[in-house]
Amino acid sequence: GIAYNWEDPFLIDDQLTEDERMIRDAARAFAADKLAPRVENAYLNEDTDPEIFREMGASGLLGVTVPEEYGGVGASYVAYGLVAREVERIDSGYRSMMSVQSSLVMFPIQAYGSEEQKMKYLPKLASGEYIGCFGLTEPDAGSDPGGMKTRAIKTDGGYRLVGSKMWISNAPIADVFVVWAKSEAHDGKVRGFILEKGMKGLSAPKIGGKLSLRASITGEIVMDNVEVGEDALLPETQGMGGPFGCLNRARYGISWGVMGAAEDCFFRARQYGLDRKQFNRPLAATQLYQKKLADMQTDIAMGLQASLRVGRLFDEGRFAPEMISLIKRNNCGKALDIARHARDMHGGNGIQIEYQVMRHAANLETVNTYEGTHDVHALILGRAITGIQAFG
Ligand code: TGC
Ligand code: FAD
Repeated sequence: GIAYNWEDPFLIDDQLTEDERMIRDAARAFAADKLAPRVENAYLNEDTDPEIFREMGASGLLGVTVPEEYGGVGASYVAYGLVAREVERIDSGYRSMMSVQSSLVMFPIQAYGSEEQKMKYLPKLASGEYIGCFGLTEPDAGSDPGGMKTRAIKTDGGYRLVGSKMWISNAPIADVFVVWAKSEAHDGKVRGFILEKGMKGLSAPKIGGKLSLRASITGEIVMDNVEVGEDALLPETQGMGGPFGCLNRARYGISWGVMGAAEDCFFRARQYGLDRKQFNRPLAATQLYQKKLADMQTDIAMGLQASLRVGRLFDEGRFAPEMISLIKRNNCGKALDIARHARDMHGGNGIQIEYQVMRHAANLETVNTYEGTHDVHALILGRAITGIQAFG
């Protein structure tokens, strides 16, 4: 046997390649240097510094899986997951900024775009010079995005877009908008369009009043007859498979990311329990405290191992979307649970910003909801298990 490593019970580190470990370490250093010092003020003041995109770009954290010829890193999906875990160790909002840019903006341009679109947008998105957002959800179409009302109406040289999107990460500071609309010229099928800041009729007002994910700015996208050319259409995708292809990547990354937030809560709860004495002994000397730590560690170890397995299958081209639903749902639910317990274990201090755990718990409420709610992923799995669709 070997000595048990409580910080890495299943020796995940051993299962990574040299390159993956290097990318992971670079992301960890970036997160500690650039993100950790900012997060408390960003969260308290609901202040998203757009400079973070440039800094992430300079450190190679945007478009990790995008080929190098387009400015990406050309690394594995496992490497992308490891970056998400390190960034979300600091804050789920920072990971959101990164994953929207990488999986929801760069990926569709890379996978469904023309060569001109790739050359025009990808290098600047990779460097963070451009900030991207992804508009799928609408005020009346959340879990059921196929019910969207946004329309693309054919014009002489292109399309006119009419509609609005809701709850869009990065939108108020975005330069590039990947939006999904039903196109009358394509039998009402959903098509993707690339819009740019400053287009006539396009606006992206901020949504205020969020009690979760406050370090990541969220907005609407209003399209009041936005005229675009044929060159704004993503040529290589039709139907809901387009946006879902992007969501597969983002959801997979989230499954790693939330384990980073959960690890931060677990490590903090452990240290707090060792330091804090009540009834003349450390809290960590009590059976209840130890049981909570054991439960946290178990869920984190299983969650990370599952994400690594799905990441390897992803890199081999052998993943099924349901695998991603399984890990997105499980890891988000467990992380939320872990963060709530960590908050409780910190007593009164647990509600203070400087102890970090309540910020994680509040953030994870969003992460458990976006990219398919916990229950919607249960229904996706339920359909695969029974052959019966329960949501439609
Ligand atoms: P359904 O009938 O199942 O499928 C319609 C078409 O889509 C295809 N498809 C997929 N393709 C690839 N990957 C997947 N995961 C796919 N799921 C479905 C399917 O094959 C079919 O293709 P075709 O060619 O036969 O038409 O779809 P449905 O409309 O009944 O959908 C049901 C359901 C519940 C699965 C789906 O609507 C769903 O997943 N809802 C959740 C919505 C969601 O996740 N929204 C996310 C918005 S983006 C976001 O939250 C970003 S936050 C990011 C951040 O800040 O980090
Ligand atoms: P609803 O779909 O109205 O769901 C409400 C409740 O009903 C949930 O509990 C749900 O599980 C349940 N429910 C729904 N349908 C069923 C059913 N058939 N059976 C049983 N229960 C059901 N979207 C984007 O497109 N781009 C973004 O960048 C983006 N960023 C976001 C950032 C934040 C901070 C937030 C909060 C959301 C973001 N979203 C984004 C939107 C997100 O994806 C949606 O909020 C999510 O898909 C849920 O949709 P909804 O809010 O309309 O909830």
